[in-house]
Amino acid sequence: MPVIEKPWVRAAPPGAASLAGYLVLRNPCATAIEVSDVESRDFGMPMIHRSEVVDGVSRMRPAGKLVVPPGGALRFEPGGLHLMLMKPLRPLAEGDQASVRLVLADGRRLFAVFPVRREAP
Ligand SMILES: [Cu+2]
Repeated sequence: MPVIEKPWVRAAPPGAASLAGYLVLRNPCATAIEVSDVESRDFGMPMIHRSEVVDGVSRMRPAGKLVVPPGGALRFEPGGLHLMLMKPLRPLAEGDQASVRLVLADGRRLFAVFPVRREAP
């Protein structure tokens, strides 16, 4: 079964419209997996984004197709792939925990508790 490791959400000022989430998705299985979506009871509109620098300006766009090969890992980290957790449904401050799950293309869901932190664990 694929596993979510080192999940965390970056703390943001109260009232922020979105929070960013990071993790490592590890696939120990013999077949590739594809991440198709993200769900959360703590956010009204969670999405998966990728940051990239174009002409010196950092932009974000939907991540597109995300495949993790057998034995591989996919890193969601600052400056790259990230969970864009929009419309928080409750206040989330440092020390709180958010519930997030990744949806795989085969219908499986991977759940993890994401602690809210100021810095990467
Ligand atoms: Cu984003």
